[in-house]
Amino acid sequence: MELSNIKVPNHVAIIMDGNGRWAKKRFLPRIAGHKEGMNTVKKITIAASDLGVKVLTLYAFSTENWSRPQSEVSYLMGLPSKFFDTFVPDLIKNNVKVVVLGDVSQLPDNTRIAVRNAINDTSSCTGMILAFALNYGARQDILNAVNYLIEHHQGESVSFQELSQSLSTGILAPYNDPDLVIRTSGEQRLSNFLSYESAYSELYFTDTKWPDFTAQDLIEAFNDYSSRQRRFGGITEETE
Ligand code: V0D
Repeated sequence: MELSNIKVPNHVAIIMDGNGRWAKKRFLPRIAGHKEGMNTVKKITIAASDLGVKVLTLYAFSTENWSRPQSEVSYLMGLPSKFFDTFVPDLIKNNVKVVVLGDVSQLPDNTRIAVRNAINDTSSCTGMILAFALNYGARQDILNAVNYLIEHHQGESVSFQELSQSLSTGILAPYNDPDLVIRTSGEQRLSNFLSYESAYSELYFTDTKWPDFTAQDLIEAFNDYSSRQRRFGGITEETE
């Protein structure tokens, strides 16, 4: 595999799909897939940081996921505290800063506290930003930004810069927009994930289920990304 010409995207966003299917294939309960998926989050976080990624955004829980069986939702809500109990020292060692996108106020107390602790414990890290989209939906996020802007602009028009900065991804500046969006496990949709920010993103789909996704698979996605010509609607010397 070609490694020398690899272009590492600054902002990588991942829809971590296929945890349930991974478990089903092994005759395991869905939560076993989520647990293994959490271990994949740890491996891919370190791999992305080592490769020089600036922002890694992970879609952990959508505003639609509340409709899953209550037992599954409550297991998922325990994952952030499991994650941080075992992983915060590694995050700090790797200089990774945790942030969250989405409405954390609706999460159970213990989940909110775990998330808040992780954000606080890593707040002085200056390396890669690890952004968890938690109870996040792109349309909701855009609506929140619109309402915020209406309140603060009193009839004045708004610029793209101000709109970008008012989305929850404003905290990722200057890397608000993902360069590459990866979705695992075969589906080829964005599913209400960063739809405004991914207007010009390269999209990469793989059949690999999230618990099986490895650092090598991440490099393969980066190689594919490197081979594409990004034009942002314009033309380049090569395509002209
Ligand atoms: C399950 C695969 C880490 C996707 C990965 C609450 C579904 C493992 C977190 C996490 C989940 C979230 C916030 C945070 C720290 C860690 C996580 C959820 C699900 C939903 F600050 N993995 N993970 N959160 N899964």
